[in-house]
Amino acid sequence: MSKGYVVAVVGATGVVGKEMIETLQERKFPVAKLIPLASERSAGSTIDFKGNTIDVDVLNDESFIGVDFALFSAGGSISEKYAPLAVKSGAVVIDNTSHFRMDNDVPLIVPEVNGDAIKGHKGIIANPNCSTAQMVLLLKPIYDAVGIERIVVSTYQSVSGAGKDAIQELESQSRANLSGSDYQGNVFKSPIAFNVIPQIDVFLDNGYTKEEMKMIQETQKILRDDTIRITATAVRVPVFVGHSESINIQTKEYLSADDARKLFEAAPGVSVLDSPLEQEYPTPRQVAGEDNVFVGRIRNDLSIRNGIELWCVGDNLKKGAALNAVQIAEFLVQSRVTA
Ligand code: NAP
Ligand code: 3JM
Repeated sequence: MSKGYVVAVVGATGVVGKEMIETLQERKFPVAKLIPLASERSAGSTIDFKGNTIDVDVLNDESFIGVDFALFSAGGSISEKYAPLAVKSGAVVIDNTSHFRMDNDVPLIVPEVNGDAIKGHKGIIANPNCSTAQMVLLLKPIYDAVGIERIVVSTYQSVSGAGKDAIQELESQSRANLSGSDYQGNVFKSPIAFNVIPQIDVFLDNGYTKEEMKMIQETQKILRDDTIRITATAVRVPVFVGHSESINIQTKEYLSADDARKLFEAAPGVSVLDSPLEQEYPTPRQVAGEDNVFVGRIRNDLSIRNGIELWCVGDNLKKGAALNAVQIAEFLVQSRVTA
């Protein structure tokens, strides 16, 4: 066995799990042994990791014996049942689902923004929702410089955020529609091909969807400030990879668009692509596959005194999910080494 950690990936056959395994490999995370876990549906399948073919195991109560890090992305109910078992077995869990995110005992981490909050974790560390993760990278430098009063965000989220079946649904429905036939999907209630759907996750009693409330609550938790007023509309669009967001930020003190641009240029994990005269701004087709979150269309809001308006695009499978999870693991390893 080579030097490093035993890493289990729960949901290894899903879009996020596969991206996690690729990210571990790409970033040379010290993996001594990889344990890919999925449901019975994947029994007999394999995945490739560092030139080796590894069998996918069916998740069970014994899966976490000897595991150092367990990365979960198989849905909230799987995390609810198995994350505590993994912790009992001595693993540190990095959970990609929403199940534990708002627990007081569970740090919710974007390393560039609040890595310090990881200290004193009790075995489970939560990864934020994809739309929250890319937004807080941009909010943090503004928050530190001039304070934030209120945020109005609308998202344009790609289908990969809803898993492998959703990707297949957009592809098959688009092909069918273009050749003149119907295609009844079962992931999205409305057709997703050539359409836009103003619903992600379920509706709550207050009229917001759960996805929108995740963005609101998670942002306040990560920035450690529940006085920031936030409203969100989350929308699914027929894009395969890459979430876009239109974000309006009302600041406490005035910030010019030029100064905002300078703050973003210095922010870790952020790339500025903002040359309106050359018609340069980020789009999902451009940003898919990139680690950084891209920002453009930075301007002062004409309708209020202290307002910044911007457009942000991130690869939802990378910073929105797998990359952030692996960065959390790296952060833990580095802080253990230097502790
Ligand atoms: P996906 O492509 O549908 O994959 C789901 C994965 O979960 C597959 O590996 C599947 O295994 C596995 N799974 C399902 N039921 C299982 C069970 N009973 N036991 C063991 N494994 C099971 O979905 P995805 O997009 O990768 O997302 C997975 C989860 O990650 C989501 O449900 C969500 O909670 C979380 N997520 C988080 C973010 C984020 O922003 N942090 C973004 C997207 C998703 P089989 O192939 O065997 O069915
Ligand atoms: C992204 O539990 C489930 O069925 C998964 C729902 C889901 C989530 C979630 O709530 O964990 C799908 C896609 C997320 C997320 O990151 O919040």
